Amino acid sequence: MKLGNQDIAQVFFDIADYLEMQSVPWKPAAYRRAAEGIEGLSQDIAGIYRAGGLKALMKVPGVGEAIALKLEELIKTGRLKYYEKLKKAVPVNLAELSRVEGLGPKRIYFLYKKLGIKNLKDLEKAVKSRKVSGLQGFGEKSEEHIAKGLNFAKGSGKRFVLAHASPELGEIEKTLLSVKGVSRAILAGSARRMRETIGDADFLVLAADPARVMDAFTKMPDVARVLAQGETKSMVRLRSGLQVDVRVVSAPSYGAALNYFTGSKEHNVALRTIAEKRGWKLNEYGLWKGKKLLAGRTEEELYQAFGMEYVPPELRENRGEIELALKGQLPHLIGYGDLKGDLQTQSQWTDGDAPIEEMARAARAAGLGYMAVTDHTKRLAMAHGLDEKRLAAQGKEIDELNKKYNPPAGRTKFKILKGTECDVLKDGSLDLPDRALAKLDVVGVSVHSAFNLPRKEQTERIIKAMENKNVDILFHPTGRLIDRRPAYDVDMKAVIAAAKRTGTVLEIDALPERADLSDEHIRECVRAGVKMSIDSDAHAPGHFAFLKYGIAQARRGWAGKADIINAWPLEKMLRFLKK
Ligand code: DGT
Ligand code: CA
Ligand code: CA
Ligand code: ZN
Repeated sequence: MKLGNQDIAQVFFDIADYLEMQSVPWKPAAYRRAAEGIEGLSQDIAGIYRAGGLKALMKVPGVGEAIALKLEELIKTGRLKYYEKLKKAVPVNLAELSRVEGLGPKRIYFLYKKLGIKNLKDLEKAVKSRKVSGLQGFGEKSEEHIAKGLNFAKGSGKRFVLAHASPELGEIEKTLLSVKGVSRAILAGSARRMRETIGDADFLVLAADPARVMDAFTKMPDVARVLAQGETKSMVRLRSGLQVDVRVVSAPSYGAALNYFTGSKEHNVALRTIAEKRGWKLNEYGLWKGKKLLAGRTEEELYQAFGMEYVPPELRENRGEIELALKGQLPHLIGYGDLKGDLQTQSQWTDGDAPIEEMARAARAAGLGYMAVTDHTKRLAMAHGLDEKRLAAQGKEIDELNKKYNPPAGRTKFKILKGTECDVLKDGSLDLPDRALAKLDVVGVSVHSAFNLPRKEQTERIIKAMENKNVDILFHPTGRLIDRRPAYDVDMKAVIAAAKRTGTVLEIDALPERADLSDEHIRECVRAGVKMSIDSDAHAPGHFAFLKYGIAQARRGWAGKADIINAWPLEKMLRFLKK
């Protein structure tokens, strides 16, 4: 079977967890770095191996010879003996259990050894019968905490993070387009609307010979089960668990079908209601007046027939876009090429995978003109967070790099900004002294601890940090991790009001698991006139590719260029932060 980058990365993340269970030093971190390196690749790793062999694998960030050999085995055979041995020794469902917040590898191992807990079901039983709180190191508090995390973990895992499914979906698109007689293959549904997660993937295809398409689609190597195979429609489940639907449609109704299957359902229903009021009919074959086809070939034509502006897919949620499109008053959304810089990146100084120079090169290659280095601060000892002294040393390195890239007389080619991702301590004070923060270009603050504070305290703590006059941006404002952890309990209305009052920027963190702010919060910021940034939160050079999903999120929150400070030229952005 063919493994995608995400599957392969997962194997190495799992190996890291198994080794951590056995308290093996160093190695877990090395496997995690390799996994992150693989995750961040923009190319298929099997393809890299085919083209350049072991040597090419060793160029992947974080991959040395030992790991490259394991990669080779995985790519060639679809299996890894070393991994299977580790799994057999501790037969727990890591994917399930590690979704429970507060359960790391060590605790999972402990629970397995003491209570034989292998999966969520076992864990639930043990929590219900209060067996966990009796264990050494697990008080009643942590049992309660686990019970909460358990409920969250049970309800999730059914949807797929779009960014993670995207390479797999790209492959399917290629397969479909390679079928003889296929002129178009397009991903519709929630993926086209760029939702954070998708329930399933919906492809539409224009083809001369539908049977060929059905055949090629259901025979793809990634297919685990064919759920349905018809003349023009088939459904499969991939090995990853993702369900994919393919429909062949005809050219005269391509636009209507695309519109219908892009959704959302709510947007469709609202459009159909308008059609009915006018005595028309709208379905996936077209817009009809009696037997006469008013529009159907393209979506543009369809919206035009309604007398509406074209509605970008990201807006199609029936949240007011239809009314505005009818009046020709849709907002001007930020475009996918509009970002000029990135205001949150991590380097090898802390938990990033690459030196600053390499990150800068990748940012430049991604089309950016500036990038802030915002490494963690000392409270995050695990990430080797910076203290004042190391921060100053890092500043020197950044000065050198800027000199190297920007000859004194020449035009600025790429600017590296000095920044921090400073930890907000439990009482709202910051992990670095004001005099250190005052020297930086970009001061970001984030919450990485005390997630369980009561709402009032959590909100006050965050607002207190925002009130520090050195603070520019609140990073990943709600702390949620899709599928793993809900947002901490915080009053976002109050945070947005405080952002307005203090001139603090709120971040749209583009890391796919974070996608934080949410579209709804972005919309509230736009309404309140609170400025935002779209940051990759890159920990590896490949992560700049995630910016696209941050932009999508901003578009779904109705944000324009004026709302996003890193869509502005460097000078203007810095002037704004200095204010
Ligand atoms: P998902 O898959 O849960 O992330 O969300 P979608 O939006 O992709 O939903 P899905 O896959 O069930 O259906 C794809 C599109 O087909 C959906 O966005 C709109 C359209 N559709 C599905 N069911 C209905 C329906 O009952 N009425 C209307 N008007 N449209 C529907
Ligand atoms: Ca879907
Ligand atoms: Ca579907
Ligand atoms: Zn980090």
